[in-house]
Amino acid sequence: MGSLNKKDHEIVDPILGGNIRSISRLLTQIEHRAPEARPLLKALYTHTGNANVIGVTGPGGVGKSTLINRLITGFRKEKHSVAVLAIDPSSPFSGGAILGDRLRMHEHFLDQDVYIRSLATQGMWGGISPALFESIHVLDAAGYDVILIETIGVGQDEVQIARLTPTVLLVLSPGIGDEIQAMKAGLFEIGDIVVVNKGDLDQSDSFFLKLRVLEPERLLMKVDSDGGSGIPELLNILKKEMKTVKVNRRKKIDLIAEELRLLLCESIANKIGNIPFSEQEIEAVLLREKNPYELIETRLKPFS
Ligand SMILES: Nc1nc2c(ncn2[C@@H]2O[C@H](COP(=O)(O)OP(=O)(O)O)[C@@H](O)[C@H]2O)c(=O)[nH]1
Ligand SMILES: [Mg+2]
Repeated sequence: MGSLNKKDHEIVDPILGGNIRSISRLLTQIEHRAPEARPLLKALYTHTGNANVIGVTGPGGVGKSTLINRLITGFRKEKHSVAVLAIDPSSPFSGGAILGDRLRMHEHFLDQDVYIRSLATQGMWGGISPALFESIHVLDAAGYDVILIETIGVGQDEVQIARLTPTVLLVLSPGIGDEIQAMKAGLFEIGDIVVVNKGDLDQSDSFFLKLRVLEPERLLMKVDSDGGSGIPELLNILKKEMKTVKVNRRKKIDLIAEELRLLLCESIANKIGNIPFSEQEIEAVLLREKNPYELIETRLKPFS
């Protein structure tokens, strides 16, 4: 951390110590893509790589947040600290206590070892912003044992989230309108574990069997996040999966590659994406002496 000035140390040290206020402040800077975050992230990076990061994804309303509340309880029973990033601010966490201003609640009333935060989606290149990786790094460096990432959506979003976290829970529930379409789209590929939630509903058995036939090889679990049945089994599977992932070099390499790609795209866009073209150049396009593609190719020449 040699390159940090005293002021930066005053920010980094409390983050390493798990100070929620400092963590929140940096996450906000990251979300706003504030340049001040960069030296802090550099300093924090050496302290990362210990957290178990789990993506929880699936269509809206299937019960992802309810399930996450259950998982938090399960991990807390084992004394693991847990952070949650919800990339769907429209969907509040059910389960009462975590509604509303989650941050404030956590600082003052709730378990200090649980941190929950919403993150606005702002990915420019295929849905995922480098902000997401960076937020995970901060929580990782802050010492959270488990980091859960909730994302909503069917299609692109899930495919993207699969490249952001080493372990992905794909949550589905009977009676979702998109279910058939989702199956066709090869959605299952992204879930290391496919969870059929709302196992208490009558249709859940037939839904589960349908999936079993469609995806005989896949790890399928049925749970009821409202009542809690199936949750201990899911936690056990997750714990095993977390151990496997820890030694999965290929997965780690792929994740870092994806992070680098996103960072590079963002950096290039920031560096040269906003340099205006001269009036002369623009006029050449106006007069059809040149086309926009030529102008862009000229500008990109140093990079090709
Ligand atoms: N019957 C039943 N309802 C559930 C279950 N899990 C969640 N729900 C309900 O489904 C609705 C959506 O849940 P939520 O967790 O917000 O879904 P999300 O949009 O995927 O995060 C809420 O009304 C939950 O109470 C379950 O296991 N069984
Ligand atoms: Mg939700």
